[in-house]
Amino acid sequence: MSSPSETLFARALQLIPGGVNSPVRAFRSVGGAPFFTKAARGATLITADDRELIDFVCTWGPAIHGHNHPRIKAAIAAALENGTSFGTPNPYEVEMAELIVKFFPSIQKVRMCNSGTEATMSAIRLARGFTKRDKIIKFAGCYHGHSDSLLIKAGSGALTHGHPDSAGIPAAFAQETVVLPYNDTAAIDAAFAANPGKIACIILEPYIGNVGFIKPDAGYHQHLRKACTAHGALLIFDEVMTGFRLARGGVQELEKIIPDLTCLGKIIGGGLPVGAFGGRADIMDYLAPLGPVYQAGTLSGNPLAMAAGIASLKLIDELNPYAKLDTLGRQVCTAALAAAQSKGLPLQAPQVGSMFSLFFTPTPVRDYDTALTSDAKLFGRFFRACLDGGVYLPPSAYESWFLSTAHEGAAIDRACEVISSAIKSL
Ligand code: KE4
Repeated sequence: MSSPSETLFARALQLIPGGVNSPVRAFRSVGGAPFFTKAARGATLITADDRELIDFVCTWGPAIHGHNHPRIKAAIAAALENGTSFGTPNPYEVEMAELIVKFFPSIQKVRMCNSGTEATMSAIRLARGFTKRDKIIKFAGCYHGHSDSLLIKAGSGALTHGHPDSAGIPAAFAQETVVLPYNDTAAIDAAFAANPGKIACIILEPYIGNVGFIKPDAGYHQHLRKACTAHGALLIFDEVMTGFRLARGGVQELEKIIPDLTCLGKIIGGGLPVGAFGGRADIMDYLAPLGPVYQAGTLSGNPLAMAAGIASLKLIDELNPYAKLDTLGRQVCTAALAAAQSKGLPLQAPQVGSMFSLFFTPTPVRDYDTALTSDAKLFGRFFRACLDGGVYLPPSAYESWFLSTAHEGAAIDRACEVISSAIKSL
């Protein structure tokens, strides 16, 4: 007798490629078939098979306050009373813009859109239009969504499923993207020297979450900032994942760096579709209807997504949850490292706040190549042992884990037990 998830997956496979609407949700790299979720609340997912799982994916970042937080739910319900979409400016958009500018001093003006992909795609186009240059620099393993310029040596699902360089991107297009190793300052200097006056921007995940979790070397961001300023290129921080996740002002607050443009998403939508990009007013004013760079979206600034995001950001402002999230993240990594040590199993567990990941390798992970030394097969066995114990991890060795304020207490203690015993079972 098939389970409800198995029945749903069989139906999905008939009509949806791979049975999923986003490749990273498929369990192909960890084995088995994905479960279907019918409800989510706090730190848990309730599956179609009536299993309760402690969730370390948090819908890939947005659920920093836990799933279905009453304040966010109420905000959506109140907005819904007045309709779902107007196609005109609405008051929520102004409040959201004011909150983003309040949290991110580097953002003088901001444009809302509907996904992180749209945010980074638009920021790249804006950088090219503003500088009148075509080439961009990205870093191996960084994932910035699935626009053509950026699906080159990409992380996340592209790496997980073995296509970091997606098919379907014209060579003429791909050659405008210069891919460099992360944490390599000499490579930056060489790229600018080899492309004088041609590089529009550098875009990066300031802390990488899409190859697993990777932090920059001390001074790396400062080097990027100086190089961009010296060569007339724009520095773009893709904080779709890290924005509001690691600090109210994202990594740029932690690292005291001022990028020229910042991309946001995930948390600012409170779980509804959202993206945003913003930065220096003189650059943002190149956007239509003021300037020559076109960018648009039917549902950009959608009242429901804005209401949910405003509630999420206001909760952040009230709770300032970062010390608590860091304690919880540290608790998980400490438990995992202790279990690995008791078995003599090499393990790296980089962590900042509520972003962390486990790499089964003796090699300290600092870029794409060292991340690939992690034993992905062993991660698959670890993933399934955790799932059997009621803990849901990202179904890929190349993703950051996330947790929420709702994990505090019984959920985190139970999860640490399951993760420890899963490591000991390897
Ligand atoms: P979306 O288009 O998926 O909203 O955002 C793209 C994006 C841009 N920048 C960063 C740093 C991101 O992490 C993402 C998306 N993150 C993945 C998880 N690694 C989304 C999950 C998925 O693809 O289903």
